[in-house]
Amino acid sequence: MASSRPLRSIVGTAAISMAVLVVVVLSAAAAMATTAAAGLDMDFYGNTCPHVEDIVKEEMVEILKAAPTLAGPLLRLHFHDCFVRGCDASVLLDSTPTSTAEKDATPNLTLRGFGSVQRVKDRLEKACPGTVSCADILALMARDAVVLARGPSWPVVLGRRDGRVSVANETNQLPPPTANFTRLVQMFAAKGLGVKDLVVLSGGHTLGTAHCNLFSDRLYNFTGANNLADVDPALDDAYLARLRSRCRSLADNTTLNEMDAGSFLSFDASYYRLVAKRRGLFHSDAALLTDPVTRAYVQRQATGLFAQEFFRDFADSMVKMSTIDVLTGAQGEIRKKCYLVN
Ligand code: HEM
Ligand SMILES: *[C@@H]1O[C@H](CO)[C@@H](O)[C@H](O)[C@H]1NC(C)=O
Ligand SMILES: *[C@@H]1O[C@H](CO)[C@@H](O)[C@H](O)[C@H]1NC(C)=O
Ligand SMILES: *[C@@H]1O[C@H](CO)[C@@H](O)[C@H](O)[C@H]1NC(C)=O
Ligand SMILES: *[C@@H]1O[C@H](CO)[C@@H](O)[C@H](O)[C@H]1NC(C)=O
Ligand SMILES: CC(=O)N[C@H]1CO[C@H](CO)[C@@H](O)[C@@H]1O
Repeated sequence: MASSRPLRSIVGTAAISMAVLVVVVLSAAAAMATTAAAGLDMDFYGNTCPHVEDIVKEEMVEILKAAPTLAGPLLRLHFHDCFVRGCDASVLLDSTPTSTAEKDATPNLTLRGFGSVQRVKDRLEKACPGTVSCADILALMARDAVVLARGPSWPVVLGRRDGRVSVANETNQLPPPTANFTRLVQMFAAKGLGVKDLVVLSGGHTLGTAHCNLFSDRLYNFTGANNLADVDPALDDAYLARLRSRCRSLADNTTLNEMDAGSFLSFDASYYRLVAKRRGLFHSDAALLTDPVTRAYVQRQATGLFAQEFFRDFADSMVKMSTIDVLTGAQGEIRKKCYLVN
């Protein structure tokens, strides 16, 4: 049978395999070139902690089984880590008598998930003492949180080292929820991220919840007049009414709201459907409609027909974000406890 197969088709198959091989080799080389520059490596713990990814994954399954709402906070922790001093786990350090840490600055008042990170760290310290950095753990946990919420996966290069410094006022490098488009672009650019990364990574708001006081200016005090007519005109009327019924006053800092209302535990493209309907929760979400490039992306994803494209884009942008200003080689240290320098 095989001998009756026309030669042309065999040659054709060989040519295709060659082409595929060349593409694979080229992209592997490209991946190595970028990661070599950062000093990170997919197989960094290959000899020293070969099961690191399995261990993190196993723990993440348990953590999210017990507390499914932690997927969002664990993704957000990695974002906050990477935007301040690079992905060096500085976000995890406690304040000391002489220095107030990032953790205790306003944008971090709402961070959650610290206990889960330490739980994973403790398990890894048993398996491979003094080996795996807290910064790498955060990067892996964020990836697994998204995967377990039925989102995309991406390769996490490893070898980040932990920083020894955490400074509260440096959290001013994190974009505030009140930021307009210009400001968002500036703040992302300062971290080497572009407009596409901005619109794609904002899609992280498909997971999780937000406290009323982080957007209630849009409901009650948008221009500072502080009366019931002082609302953000970029907010849909029906949504405004609904948010007001949940967030009763400007001062409410306890009530939580699903950011991607209706599917806040699953990673999907429905965030963009809400934003397109002027139902983004923050001013920063609504701001994506004020620029033609990001508006086009929001509207394309709002159709629901291109979710796989969003998944690929999100994976690509996370790969970029998770290597911002990393410490490698002899820099920093491998912390024993994620909340304390050694
Ligand atoms: C574009 C600029 C961004 C702004 C202004 C912003 C702002 C915020 C704010 C104010 C909250 C609410 C926190 C709370 O009340 O508990 C929040 C939550 C969240 N953010 Fe962002 N964010 C931005 C980008 C990102 C990025 C890049 C990611 C990840 C890729 C992300 C992931 C999340 C997640 C998952 C939550 C929910 C956390 C939870 O459930 O506790 N955000 N964000
Ligand atoms: C943060 O505070 C330190 C000292 O407390 C100061 O030297 C530094 O300029 C401040 N940085 C910013 C960005 O405000
Ligand atoms: C955007 O916000 C910045 C301050 O964060 C402000 O200086 C600027 O005027 C604002 N731009 C627009 C177009 O409103
Ligand atoms: C309303 O907004 C203005 C301007 O942003 C601010 O100064 C004022 O404190 C706000 N009012 C309340 C009650 O928070
Ligand atoms: C919430 O507001 C109350 C009263 O205004 C304040 O005492 C408390 O510290 C605030 N909590 C947080 C987490 O900001
Ligand atoms: C999670 C966390 O560490 N939150 C801290 C944020 O900062 C306040 C003080 O400003 C602390 O009380 C919280 O414990």
